[in-house]
Amino acid sequence: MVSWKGIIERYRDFLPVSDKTPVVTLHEGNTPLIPSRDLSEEIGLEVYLKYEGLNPTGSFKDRGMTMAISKAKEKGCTVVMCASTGNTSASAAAYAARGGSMKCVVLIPEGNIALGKLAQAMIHQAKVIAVQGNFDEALTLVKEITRDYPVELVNSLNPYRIEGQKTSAFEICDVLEDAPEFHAIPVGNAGNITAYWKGYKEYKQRQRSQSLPRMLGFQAAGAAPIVLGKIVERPETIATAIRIGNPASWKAAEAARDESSGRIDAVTDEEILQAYQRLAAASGVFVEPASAASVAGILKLHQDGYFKKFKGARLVCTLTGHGLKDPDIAIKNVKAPVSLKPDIKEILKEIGL
Ligand code: AN7
Repeated sequence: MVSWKGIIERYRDFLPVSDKTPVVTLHEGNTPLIPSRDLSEEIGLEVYLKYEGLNPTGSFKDRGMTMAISKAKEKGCTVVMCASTGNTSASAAAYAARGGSMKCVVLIPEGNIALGKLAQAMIHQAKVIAVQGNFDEALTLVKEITRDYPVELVNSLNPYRIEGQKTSAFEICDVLEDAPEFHAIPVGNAGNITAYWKGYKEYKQRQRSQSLPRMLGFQAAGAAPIVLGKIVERPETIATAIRIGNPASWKAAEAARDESSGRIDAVTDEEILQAYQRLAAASGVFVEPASAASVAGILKLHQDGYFKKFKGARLVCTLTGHGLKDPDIAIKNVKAPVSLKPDIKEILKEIGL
């Protein structure tokens, strides 16, 4: 058996790397594509979950970061920087540590990043700066600094990030032996929907697949600039990962939607939380709230009758990040455990035995 060595080794022919590129990898990618019986039965399609929370730092960002950090190292950069709602910073910090002799600086919106992500950025020794503002303001600062100083930008404006992230579409086609009919995905800064669409198109062009999916993107209702067609100055949602009011890849996301005859819609926080709980309870898959936006979205489209003509078609939902990233949200949405004395009678009574 050949062991998995990460997305650059696996998909080298599709990526802008050469023999001289020092590959910085944590063996990301090769994530499971899990059929969901629960969702398939309800919607009447074959629904698969692409569980990107199982990447090394717990999110899809690792696919892009192995590329961005490897290319930064190839160029001889010693400082990398990003703005982040959390996952990008966790991934950048880990890959910079892995790269060796690389400093990582991250700007995060103060008070609006999940605990697990903050812990990751810090334990990997990034310089973490909490900005008294939102993600969009932090990104503006990072763009200015990386333009004027010898610091490499590793947000998804960095084209190598998109290149790495497109490999998830390749993996899906490899498993299904073609593209699915639909691909659902949460949208924040809009890099990932851009990357998947690029991946699907390239695989078809190189005759590794025969068809293209319709891309279905979902934003949180309080942070839905693409749906509204205007910048949201004060984005708000419990899905802090996608609390973004002015996405960097706005135009590319619209192109993915329009070229694929897909949709970009909004889902409310309540719908996100329902899908979040349902995934954990009925599919055994624990994701962070932003990831559940894709499932909330397809349930909503199903209720609107959108899939009626497509019975039995294949739909893949990207679940972007692991549930352990945001333990506070999980705890807030369940009943607290019952506290009992270490007495067998009391415990049996509580269990109902
Ligand atoms: C779990 O980490 O923007 O539309 O700074 O962490 O490609 O931005 C995170 C985004 C979806 C949205 N799900 O992806 C960041 C950041 C999770 C995320 C998205 C993010 P994009």
